[in-house]
Amino acid sequence: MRPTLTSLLTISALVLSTPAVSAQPAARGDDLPRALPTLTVTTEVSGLSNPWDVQPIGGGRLLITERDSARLLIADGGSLSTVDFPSDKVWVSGETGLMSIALDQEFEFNRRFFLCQGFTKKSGAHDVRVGSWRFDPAFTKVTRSAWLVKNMPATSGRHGGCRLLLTDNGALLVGTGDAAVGTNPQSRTSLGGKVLRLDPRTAKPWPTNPWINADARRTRLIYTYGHRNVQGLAQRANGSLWSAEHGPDRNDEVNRLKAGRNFGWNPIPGYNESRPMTDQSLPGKQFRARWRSGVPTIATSGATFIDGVAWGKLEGTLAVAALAGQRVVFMKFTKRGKLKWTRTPAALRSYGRLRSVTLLDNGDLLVTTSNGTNDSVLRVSAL
Ligand SMILES: [Ca+2]
Ligand SMILES: [Ca+2]
Repeated sequence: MRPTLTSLLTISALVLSTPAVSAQPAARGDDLPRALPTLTVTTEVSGLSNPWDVQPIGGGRLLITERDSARLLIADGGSLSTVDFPSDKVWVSGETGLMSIALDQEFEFNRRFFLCQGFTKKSGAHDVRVGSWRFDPAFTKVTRSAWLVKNMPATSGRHGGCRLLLTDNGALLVGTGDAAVGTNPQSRTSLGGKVLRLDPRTAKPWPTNPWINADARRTRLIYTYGHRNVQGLAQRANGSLWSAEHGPDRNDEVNRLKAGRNFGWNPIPGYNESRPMTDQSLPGKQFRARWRSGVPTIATSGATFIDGVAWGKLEGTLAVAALAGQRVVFMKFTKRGKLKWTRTPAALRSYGRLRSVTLLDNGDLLVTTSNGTNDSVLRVSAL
């Protein structure tokens, strides 16, 4: 984590090797011939079971969700405590349970945050929903102030989403899954297979959403559609918004989001997964992925853009965690968003399935593992 004698020697070696680097062909623009960093991976928290998301809540503490236990946890140094939270009200099934966390922009002052979870309604039916919650001053207990979005579709728990991202203008994005129902992604009256956008202070659809004047609230909430199972959402330094999602047996995708875009998943009739991830034969324009896995899939999950000079050549890349692929893929895009190259550092290929990536203010990257038992939150530092 902090510079050690060994890492200082590494830095010296890099400085000494500068003449060799400058002998490389001249680079253009922002693509200076910087080195790949040395990545140091330490275990921040261990003994977890399928942690889904992690966010820093100040004072070195981390807020963690566990999907299947539906526990909300705080890691503080070496100790782990369970927050008083109604875990028994979370519907847990398959890929659905307690999932993503986003912190309010004013979290430091109002202790407010947002959670995505499975839920059992009074009727016994299930949905996936997003709640707004608030910590007590002692950070031992949370209280729900509102449900922001309800009725995201749920069937067996398969393809339940659900990723949250608070963007720099204060909008909350919600990446949803298609719930393995073929008609959901192209339907403008289903919240499944979408990225939704709303104001988390009021629960109202964001005023510049593409169908903001539609009759149905669920239509007004839609930002983009035609997704299969959005597991990652990220905002680039230039403000652009990106998603990562799972393909069936081929073509996981990273997409560049813009209001009203159709990303082309339409697995009908029934739930026909032989359909293309981006079906251009649909009416209108379907937007191609900016990166796709081809065959086999690696189950791309959480994603975040990397910031900080210590990351060298990886600065500005999109870091995408992979479940089945058991790695983090760093994707370099041009300013215009075209893929240039990808890197998968060996240092991140020995921890099994990886779910979420969270960049800290100091430039360290947190990564959650998703192996079911003895899972961890890892801290990745670049040197
Ligand atoms: Ca697509
Ligand atoms: Ca078309």
